[in-house]
Amino acid sequence: MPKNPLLEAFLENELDTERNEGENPLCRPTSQEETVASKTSQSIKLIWRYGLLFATVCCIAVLCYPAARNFLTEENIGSTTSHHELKRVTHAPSATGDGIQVLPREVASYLHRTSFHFQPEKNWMNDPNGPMYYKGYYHFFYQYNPNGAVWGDIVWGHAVSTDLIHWLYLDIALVPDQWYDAYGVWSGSVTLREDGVPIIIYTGASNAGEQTQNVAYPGDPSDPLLRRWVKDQENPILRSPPGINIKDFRDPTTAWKDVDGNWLMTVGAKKQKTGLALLYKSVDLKHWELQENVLHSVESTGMWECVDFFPVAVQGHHGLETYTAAPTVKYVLKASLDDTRHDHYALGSYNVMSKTFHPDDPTRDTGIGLRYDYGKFYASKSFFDPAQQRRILWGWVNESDSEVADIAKGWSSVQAIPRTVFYDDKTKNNLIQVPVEEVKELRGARVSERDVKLVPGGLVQVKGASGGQLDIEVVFDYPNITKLSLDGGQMDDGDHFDCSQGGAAHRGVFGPFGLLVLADENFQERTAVFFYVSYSKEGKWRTRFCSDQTRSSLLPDVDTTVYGSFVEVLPSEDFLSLRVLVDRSIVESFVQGGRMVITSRVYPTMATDQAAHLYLFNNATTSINVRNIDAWQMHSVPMHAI
Ligand code: DQQ
Repeated sequence: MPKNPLLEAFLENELDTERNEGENPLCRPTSQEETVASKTSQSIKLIWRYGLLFATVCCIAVLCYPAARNFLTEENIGSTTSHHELKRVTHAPSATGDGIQVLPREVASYLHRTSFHFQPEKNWMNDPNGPMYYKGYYHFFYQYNPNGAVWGDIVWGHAVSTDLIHWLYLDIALVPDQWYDAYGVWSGSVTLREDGVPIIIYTGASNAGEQTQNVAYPGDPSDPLLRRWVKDQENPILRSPPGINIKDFRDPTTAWKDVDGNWLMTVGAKKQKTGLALLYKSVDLKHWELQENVLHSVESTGMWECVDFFPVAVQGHHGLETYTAAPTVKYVLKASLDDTRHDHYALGSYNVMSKTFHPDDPTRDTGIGLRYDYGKFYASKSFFDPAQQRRILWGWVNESDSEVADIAKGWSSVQAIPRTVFYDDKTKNNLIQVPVEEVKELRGARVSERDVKLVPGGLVQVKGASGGQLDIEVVFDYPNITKLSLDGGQMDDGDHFDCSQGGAAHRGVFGPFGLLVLADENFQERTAVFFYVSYSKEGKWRTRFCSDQTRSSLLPDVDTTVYGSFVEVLPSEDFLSLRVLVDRSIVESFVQGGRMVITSRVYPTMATDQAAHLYLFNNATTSINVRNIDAWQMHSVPMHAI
């Protein structure tokens, strides 16, 4: 893969940080006994090392962080205070003047800004837009508010990378400077023309609330960084068709080729409560004609945002070009449901003659079946990467704290780690999603354990795996359900378990068991990601996976949902596997090889840096065996503007 000399130079010097190598003395847990003298000497060391600017920020943090934490701990809540009580106590004195307690900006940014996920330098970000590979660079555009940490004034931010992990921020690519996008340059896609030139088609929102589709071209296609974009003078090229409200017409997809050589694309819309993907045809990617039929629609799913439509190979893990159409491929149709803010997809076939999508299983159609992610993940968009012959999926992960907290910290949202997606040729009814291979380049020190027996109620620390940035792979033996089901009497009625009822604290026969990540030594904060195997009324064993945020943070006003869903485990699979990426305020769990994914946002105040520990736990009444666990400390990635 071509290398970017600028990035290389940055990485040589800055790939690692103190966060990974050891405890950051300015921000480690502070006991009340800690002396002012020792804090001062630690500060001096950092001043030497990072220079005046960094030291200034950290000194603000060191002054404010213990104060903020003391407020949340000894003085106000005590170790036995429940989360509910904590909320009550911390609402009393207000840092913001409106009853909401937030951490000071420097503290929150230090603790919760991710270290290897894509984030702009500051302010609000939402949907990924127009990802592509062009002349040796991955390009990433994103919905961005240059003026603040909440949604509004939306432009297309732009960054490039040679490995999808290390990014250079470029100037804003598209700004609202026309009547048709004065209210915002909204989401859209890139299509590579036959001559290889990328064309952006995006939604413009006018001040009157009208949504239209618009085209922009590279100002200089020979520039691999594509720094300048020019809007077509004939914009808008599409206005909402009859029967579609002007406010329900947005987010054009990447175009693909019809059998007659013309281009096709879809635009998301709704009619009453039916979500739909309108179909358009064009010879030149600029003049579009509405087709009589829609690509697909599903009743009661509401507005379809950010539709994505792409083929997947039924054998092998390689990706396919968006316009590949062959009888042997399957198609994925994804819609982001505005009503629920979840990304749903269906696997099916594409009839090239009728130009319609047909789900393999109508009970798992777009919007009513599978989700890419059972946590926080929205407005996703995929692209074909010709350099590595794979399809890559980007998704927006919003904050789970309050808007007030976002304004206080000065930024909001991250992008999920880009995922390679392919067809699951074992279950044949879902996609597999795994972090792109390049993430492994960030792996540092590793700890490994084999054959760890977790007795009922057992808790085992994975020593040497403390830190706020980890990549963890763990494999459990599938519980020995045969013996217990034969013994009878001990079976758990799985119909009574739901991830949200009790979370990791609920005790069953074969669950919960899994990991506690970002856990402080007193377990005042911890995020449990776990399996729960149970027996259903239909006489089937079923496996759930859950991500429990109820005790992730001592902060008030953060989301405490327990996310969860079922994961298919085949009869030939006598194991349960889990890979978890932990990056300070994001926990991404890839279950059973990527068959199911849950992303959570968490805001630890105690369980940070070297005070963030990793544990194996088993809260089931049966022993569980851990076949192996490997955990790597993850290096930080500096992001730079040029
Ligand atoms: N975000 C964009 C819209 C899109 C929505 C506006 C999805 O184009 O429908 O920022 O998050």
